[in-house]
Amino acid sequence: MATKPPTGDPIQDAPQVTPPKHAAAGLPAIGHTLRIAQQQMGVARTARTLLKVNQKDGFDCPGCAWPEGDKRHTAEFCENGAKAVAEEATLRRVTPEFFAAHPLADLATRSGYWLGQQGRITEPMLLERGAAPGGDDRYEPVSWEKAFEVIAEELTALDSPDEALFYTSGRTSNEAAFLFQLFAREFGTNNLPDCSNMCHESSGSALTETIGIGKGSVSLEDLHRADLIIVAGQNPGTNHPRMLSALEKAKTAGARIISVNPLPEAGTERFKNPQTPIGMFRGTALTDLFLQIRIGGDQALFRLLNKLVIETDGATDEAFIREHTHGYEDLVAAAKEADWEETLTATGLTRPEIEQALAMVLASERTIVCWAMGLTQHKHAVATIREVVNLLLLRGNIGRPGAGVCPVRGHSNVQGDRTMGIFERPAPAFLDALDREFGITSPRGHGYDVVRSIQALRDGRAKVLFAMGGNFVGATPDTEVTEAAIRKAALTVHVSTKLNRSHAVTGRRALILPTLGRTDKDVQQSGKQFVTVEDSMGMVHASRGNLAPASPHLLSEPAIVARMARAVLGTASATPWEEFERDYASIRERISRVIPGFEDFNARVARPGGFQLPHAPRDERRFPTKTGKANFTAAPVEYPRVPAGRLLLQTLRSHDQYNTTIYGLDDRYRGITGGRRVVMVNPADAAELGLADGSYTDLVSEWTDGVERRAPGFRVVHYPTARGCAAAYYPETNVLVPLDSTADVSNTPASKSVVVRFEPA
Ligand SMILES: Nc1nc2c(c(=O)[nH]1)N[C@H]1C(S)=C(S)[C@@H](COP(=O)(O)OP(=O)(O)OC[C@H]3O[C@@H](n4cnc5c(=O)[nH]c(N)nc54)[C@H](O)[C@@H]3O)O[C@H]1N2
Ligand SMILES: Nc1nc2c(c(=O)[nH]1)N[C@H]1C(S)=C(S)[C@@H](COP(=O)(O)OP(=O)(O)OC[C@H]3O[C@@H](n4cnc5c(=O)[nH]c(N)nc54)[C@H](O)[C@@H]3O)O[C@H]1N2
Ligand SMILES: [Mo]
Repeated sequence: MATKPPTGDPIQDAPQVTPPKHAAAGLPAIGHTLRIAQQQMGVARTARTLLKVNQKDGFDCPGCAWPEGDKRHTAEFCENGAKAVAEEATLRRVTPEFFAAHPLADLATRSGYWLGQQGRITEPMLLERGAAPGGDDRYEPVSWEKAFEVIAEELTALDSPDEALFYTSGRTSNEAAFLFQLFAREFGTNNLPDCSNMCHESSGSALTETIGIGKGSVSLEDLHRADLIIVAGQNPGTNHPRMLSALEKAKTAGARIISVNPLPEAGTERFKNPQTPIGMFRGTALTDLFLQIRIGGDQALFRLLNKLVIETDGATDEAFIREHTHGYEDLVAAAKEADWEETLTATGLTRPEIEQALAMVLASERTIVCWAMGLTQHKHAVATIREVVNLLLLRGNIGRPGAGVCPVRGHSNVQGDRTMGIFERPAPAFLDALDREFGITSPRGHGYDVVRSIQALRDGRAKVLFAMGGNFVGATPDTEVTEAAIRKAALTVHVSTKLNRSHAVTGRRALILPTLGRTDKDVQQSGKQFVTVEDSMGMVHASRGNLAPASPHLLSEPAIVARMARAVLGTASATPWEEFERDYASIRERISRVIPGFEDFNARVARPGGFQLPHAPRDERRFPTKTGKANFTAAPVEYPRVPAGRLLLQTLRSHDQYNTTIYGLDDRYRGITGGRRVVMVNPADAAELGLADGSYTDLVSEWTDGVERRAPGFRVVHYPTARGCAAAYYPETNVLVPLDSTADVSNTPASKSVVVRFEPA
């Protein structure tokens, strides 16, 4: 099952390696930002665009979901936000001439980096595979009418609506997401997989069960007021750079920070704030205690901390436990079993390190735990996050200012999309409200998540994939299995801004529907429109693009859904799709009647800065769980066991990428430049395995099905990661992640625990 790396572009190899950095941001970041922005957009457009990022009258940064806060700097963006904007606002164009010059077979050999660098897509394109003689298939320009006809033809030919899959990536606005799920349900399916299934689904599962709502319970203010912030399994210096300002502010006010990570990430070590003169040069040391944990050891760590808290006189918040929680006795019984020896093995930490962490926990009245993919993408991810919640509950740290859970979301509107009903397992109350408002009967059965969608395509149970953004083929696990599954589809449709792997690996017919991005001006019949988004902390606000669209042929995402709905559902649908396209306020009006917390939506979102959604645990210590209380949980402790001669590989992001969008070939803070096929290995492990720094190796993943999954040609980099662990970039390593290797309960691919062996090239 060997895969050949794509060829024909400069992405391949010869990476250069220097020692990792110990601080993030500062002057080099600004220089780097402006260089990338000007290459893509030119000087004038760079100035016009970057000044509007995250301003109250501007657009929401398409980078991450970190909130904006009340006082905005003139340049309220970060290096990586600016790169995301430059990538979208680029002046480069992918025209029909481009597709005439690059047949499908050619596109399929290109790397994601090369595809993305070609620019914005300008016209709808249709591909009929096998239509051209000699396998010379190419995308041809197509009218929007014809494109919707093709979709209607394929969707109505299905034996059941459940043979269709409607995927969403997390940049989609609230308005477009609401229409998209409404369309899917009118069509008759809950098959609404989304990027969240691969991302924070484990957080949603764990939090819904324990506190009754799958969202974080803190605001920016809370972070500024915390005594202790634990950052576990997250690399904010690269992925949420604006979070560093919040950590800096907390530090200045006296907070302490513990970082839990197998890698020493530059951003959490020291932050040089580019918005203050002093920060630029000296910077603020952020981390007080670095726990260099083994991959997958977090549940064991938190369980032992919980045992020690329980055993310390007066350390638990007895009144809170009595009044607001359920299951305390079970946790006490399970925690008794926690054992130092086993915890030290699972975590790779020392006893003094854990004792120091305990002392910091006990000294803090207000503790916040932040986390991201380092906790969510493991087999025992949900159990791990439940254990984090246990710690906070023991100390009464939910629903108290300056304390709480903070799952840091990825895509800029991934949380909003879920709020709008993009979910394969919708709550009955949501469907009841939707049905009442639109006079429809939504299906009640659960739909497919991402992994189940791939399995359904593979097994012939699904035949059409419609993707609202994202890169389904590139972002999902088990690349070879997934690509084979996709090629079996009758039709694949991608609503996209830029080219990616999903346009090169297609169903028998394929459509590319080019759309407006966040930065583009959106004018409909009723005039200039804005859309809304929800950030990681439940703040909803407006986003207005200000650039002339990349081409006159682009349609907005709401317009695409509305026109598709009319073509597919026809007169069977009483929903006013035309009105929705004409004026997005009419969509918000409906949202305000269907989704709790959005009452009076149009008026409230008109206020600068927007409004905050209700959150019962945070606002009133009310826990809408099955028991009506916050639930302690007591799952058995698990951690990955790795056979001798193997390492546990995590697949992660470099500094120059946004998921599958590759901005460049450097990972500046980790000292890696000019290439992405690298594997970071602890020097002591490398010595045992005979992996010289600078040598090349294939990565071979080992899974229970015995299938060989191989990623060839990775340069070995000796790197200070935890013993027994390795790290390499996604999506190049997705080929190694078995489709069936997923988290219990959430079914999220276990992209951070892949057992690999090394076969020197
Ligand atoms: N510039 C930029 N910004 C982004 C993105 C991007 O690609 N580029 N992606 C966006 C998206 S969708 C998301 S979800 C977020 C992702 O944000 P992150 O979760 O920060 O992204 P990853 O690169 O996957 O980093 C995972 C971190 O967890 C650590 N880790 C891995 N395994 C473990 C473990 O078992 N235990 C612990 N304690 N730590 C572990 C890794 O060393 C790494 O520091 O960022 C969002 N923002
Ligand atoms: N091995 C491994 N796999 C992973 C992860 C990992 O850590 N390791 N992380 C997972 C995570 S956290 C996530 S969130 C997923 C990400 O999965 P996706 O969200 O599917 O992937 P992206 O790379 O973010 O999608 C990029 C594409 O979105 C399109 N796009 C950009 N902006 C817009 C827009 O405004 N509208 C529309 N319609 N399209 C737009 C562009 O065409 C671009 O090529 O990947 C997951 N996969
Ligand atoms: Mo994500």
